[in-house]
Amino acid sequence: MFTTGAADRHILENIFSYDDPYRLLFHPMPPVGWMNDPNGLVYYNNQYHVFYQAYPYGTDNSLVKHWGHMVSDNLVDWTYLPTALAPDQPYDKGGCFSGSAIACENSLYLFYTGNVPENSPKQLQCVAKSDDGVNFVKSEKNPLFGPPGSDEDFRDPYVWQHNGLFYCLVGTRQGAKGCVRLYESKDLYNWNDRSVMFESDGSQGFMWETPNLIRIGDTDILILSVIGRSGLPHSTIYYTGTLNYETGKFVPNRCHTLDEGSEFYAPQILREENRNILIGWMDNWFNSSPSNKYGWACALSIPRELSLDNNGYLCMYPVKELNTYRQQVYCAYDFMLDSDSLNPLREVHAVAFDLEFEIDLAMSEGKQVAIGIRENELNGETTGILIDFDRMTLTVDKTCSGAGDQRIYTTAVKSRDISNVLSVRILIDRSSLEIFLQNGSTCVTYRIYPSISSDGMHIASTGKTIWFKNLTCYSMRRNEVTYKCE
Ligand code: DQQ
Repeated sequence: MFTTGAADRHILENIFSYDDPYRLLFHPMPPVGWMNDPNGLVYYNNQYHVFYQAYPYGTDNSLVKHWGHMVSDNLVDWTYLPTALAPDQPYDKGGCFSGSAIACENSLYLFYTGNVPENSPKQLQCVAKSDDGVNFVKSEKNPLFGPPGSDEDFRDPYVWQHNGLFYCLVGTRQGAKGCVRLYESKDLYNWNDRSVMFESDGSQGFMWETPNLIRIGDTDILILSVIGRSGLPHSTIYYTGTLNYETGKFVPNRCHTLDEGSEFYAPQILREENRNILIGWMDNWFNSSPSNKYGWACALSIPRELSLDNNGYLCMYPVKELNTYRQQVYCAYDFMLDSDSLNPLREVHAVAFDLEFEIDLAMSEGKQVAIGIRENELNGETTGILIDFDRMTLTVDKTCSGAGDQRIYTTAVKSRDISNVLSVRILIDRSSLEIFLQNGSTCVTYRIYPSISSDGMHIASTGKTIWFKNLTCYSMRRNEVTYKCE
């Protein structure tokens, strides 16, 4: 029998007592065991709450998901709280799957999917309530609602309030098309089926998971995790458009990939009054995790603030709170490089760093910038990043990255700024790589597992002159992590 108490005892007994080369310095990660989707992101009782899909008893993706819980004052330092939900009821005994949180009249409500694979339907939506943000009680009214038929896939409730009513999106499918259904409630407990809010035209995968909807300016943005699009097992996309609350229909405008990296999925949005922050699961279901041998697997992305740019692209950019974790090690401001230049980053030695610069495209005759990170001449490790601003492509080469996945990934860079400046920000933690181009309209997220001794880096032009502006490289200091799991 799984219980929150048993999970916490296990976590406390097994919490790492040693350091390992892959332990992240400034990203959210599990105290022990497996982590996947971020859940229930909310600002409540003056703190940021992040729940997450957890299986504390192992580093494999067991279905018997719990909701782990961590809180933060600044989105970088984290305190682990007791496990919020365990699969301890007949209607969720196969796993408390993903969902969202909403604060209402001083209470915090967690909406999640009770998963019982042997039942039909197997996935039903449930709620748990807390008055202190720590202890959660599942409702006696659970399960609250299920699919209209006996649909197999019906999960990941995303709840928000609009004009005095509560709305909930649920990810599902109609035959071979991903789809989201919209529900409406006056009291958070009784839900009416409003509509099939939006479905794939057939080109966007056969199952949509973890839907999110936010509004920026006068644009609604629907964010989806997609199974089976363009031959990809898992990817993330967003639609800009408008939700018509009268008809319950979402009218799309444009659709783009959210994060083009192979280790980013199931993102969720934390809505604040003046900003929207997105956190994604920083891994995937298929790669083996070299951190398994240290008792943990998978992590969450850096929290990213969302904005819409002038071209209509959704941009993600690391929250400003991260800047106070920078320790400046190198600063070169404006300079030029050609293929004969000395490596301007030769003095830098860091396993966790924040590198940013701009390229003046108008002044530059060269067409490609090559960056090597987490390098070590002795063991041959390097992770290559190639930005080609003629073709507008970004390539990440993991063939010599160290342990784990060793593929090469190329993606298109979304927009070319009219100012003819290409902005680049690269965040490296001990086992992760996140790249933000053009203020985050193009993002990629990967896991890499180099040796701890691989701490060098270089930047070069592969040909003619390239003009750099404001290049700055900071090593990053470690965040504070505390445990209040008892
Ligand atoms: N992960 C959860 C599901 C969700 C999927 C289970 C997405 O609720 O659909 O851990 O990664």
